[in-house]
Amino acid sequence: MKLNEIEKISGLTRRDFEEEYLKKNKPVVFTDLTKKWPATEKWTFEWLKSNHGHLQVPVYDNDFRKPGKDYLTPKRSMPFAEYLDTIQGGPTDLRMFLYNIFKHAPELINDFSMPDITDGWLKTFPMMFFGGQGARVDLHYDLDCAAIFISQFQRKKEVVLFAPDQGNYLYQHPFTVQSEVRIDQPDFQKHPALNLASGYRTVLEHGETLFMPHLFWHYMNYTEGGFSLSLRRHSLYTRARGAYNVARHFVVDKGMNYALGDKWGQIKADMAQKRAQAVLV
Ligand SMILES: O=C(O)CCC(=O)C(=O)O
Ligand SMILES: [Fe+2]
Repeated sequence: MKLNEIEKISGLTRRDFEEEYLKKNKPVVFTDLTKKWPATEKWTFEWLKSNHGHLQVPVYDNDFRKPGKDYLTPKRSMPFAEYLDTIQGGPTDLRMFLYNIFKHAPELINDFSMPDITDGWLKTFPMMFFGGQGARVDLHYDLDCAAIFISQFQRKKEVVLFAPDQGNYLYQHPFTVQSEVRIDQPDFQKHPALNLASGYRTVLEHGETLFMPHLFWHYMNYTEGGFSLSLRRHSLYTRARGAYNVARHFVVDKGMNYALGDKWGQIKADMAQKRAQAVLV
């Protein structure tokens, strides 16, 4: 497995971004896109706790994709202030996502804006992701196929990316957007094709923004507890492809998991092995 460091750049013009990165589906880290956002200074753990700490939020742990009855369901819910204390304090795999914080705290929307580095923004879908030190987001690509701009706040997150054409080396579970490999603990015996994969890596720091092209595989490791904001961008093509993926995922994967439980997990693993073997011979 080969990972190249993603370039970190400031002062990129709209034209250069669109020509060199957006059109070429090449990731890049902007070090200055959030400079004018109030959020960059304002969104500290303390400020969030005192202003929005009363919200009751769902939290997930590293097992949330484990096959069985708790597949893709939250571990529990807790007051946001308590959750923020937990991730600020020390190692914990608890993550918070799939919760529309902007619905419950709409004034947060005034603390950032859509960067003028490109257009096509999905203005209604900003999302926030929180995690404690040691939380990981296993390798997957996003169902909706949007290009994503991920801005990091408060501390650091390691990100590993692979272009869609690396999919055959990544042991994708059929009918899902999930890979079976563990980037943090690769098992080359079980997943020999992973040796052939070539991707990108970076450590995102406070105030930096990663451009992740559509359909890119991503793995995240919260090297320190913190959070990020993701903004999505669509073209006509990614919108249509995304609608198809979303339908397939919810109908097939959730239904089969419900019907077969652990057995469905095993079927997906077997199919992922067969696909990778096909590229090795
Ligand atoms: O940062 C995270 O916790 C997950 C991010 C992610 O998977 C995404 O933005 O699509
Ligand atoms: Fe994702």
